[in-house]
Amino acid sequence: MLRPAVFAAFHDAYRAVLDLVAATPQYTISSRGNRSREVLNVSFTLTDPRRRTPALAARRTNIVFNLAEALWYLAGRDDLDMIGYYAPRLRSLAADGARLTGTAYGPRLFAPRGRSQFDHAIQLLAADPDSKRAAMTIMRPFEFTDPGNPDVACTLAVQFLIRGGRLHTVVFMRGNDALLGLVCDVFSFTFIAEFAALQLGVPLGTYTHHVASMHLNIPDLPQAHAILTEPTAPPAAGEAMPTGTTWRTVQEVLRWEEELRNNRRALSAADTVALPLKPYWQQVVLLLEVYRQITHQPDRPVTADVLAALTPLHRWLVTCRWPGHLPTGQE
Ligand code: 5HM
Repeated sequence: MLRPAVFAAFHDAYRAVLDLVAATPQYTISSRGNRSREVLNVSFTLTDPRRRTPALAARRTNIVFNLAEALWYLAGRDDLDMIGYYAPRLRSLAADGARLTGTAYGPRLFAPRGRSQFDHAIQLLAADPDSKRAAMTIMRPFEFTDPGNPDVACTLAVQFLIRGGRLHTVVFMRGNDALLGLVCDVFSFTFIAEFAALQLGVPLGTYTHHVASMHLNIPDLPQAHAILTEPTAPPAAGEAMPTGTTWRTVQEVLRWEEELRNNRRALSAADTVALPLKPYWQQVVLLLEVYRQITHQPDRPVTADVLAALTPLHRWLVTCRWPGHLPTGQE
């Protein structure tokens, strides 16, 4: 097999990767205090990158974090103020207590706005659609030389190619945590791919993920087993990011993200429908509102109208992740 395994939905690729690493590891390694099972050179292609979220109760995917991380990247940010609110565990990775170095892909891909690697890649493909050069590097030379650095980028590069009139995305990683990181990385990069396709005005193509060290930490084996034995079906078609999505759209969503994160505003389902955003982006804001309620009003259940306004997949993901925060009768 010279080419990666092909899946439609990430749900199935995720389970195949977990099965491979859990059941038939090549190596057991111990690096920086983590013992893991490992397989080298794992790759897969997704033909429908919009089906980016696995529907697995045992995984308890945090859809709010996934969206927030993708937005944090697009915003070109590296601060814990934003991402630490959605994932407090990331605070331990910030050597200075305020900023992430390796995990923050945003400054490397999206800053400065107008002259970023991403902007140049889009301009290059607009001028030369058959180009093989639209590759954006993330890990930097010498990034690993400080042994005390807790946060070295795991992604080496992202490449866009237009072939057959569609935008294909290829991601190269030096290492990937098969249980946790893989879900977040595939979510963010497929989201960025879809945004890129809209900026270029070409349909979304495939997403390919290449990983040198795919590994599963030994303490995560029971959860991997639960995921692999859960009887499930992949979620149906993922909703498309709407045409007309631009940097202004992202800015508007980020404005709401900040308001909700800082608990300066609260939204009802009716308020959200009135926002100057398409329903797809209203869903994103609604999920941020769900998380505002869970974080800032932990003793109250999430309001029933907001929960009811989520898409069935989003509602299911919220229900699995935060069962203690649901209105009576919906637990
Ligand atoms: O020792 P090392 O720097 O490789 O530890 C970081 C680990 O975080 C990676 O090996 C990988 O398991 C995980 N990781 C990931 O899966 C980290 C990042 C942040 O760049 C990521 N995906 N995006």
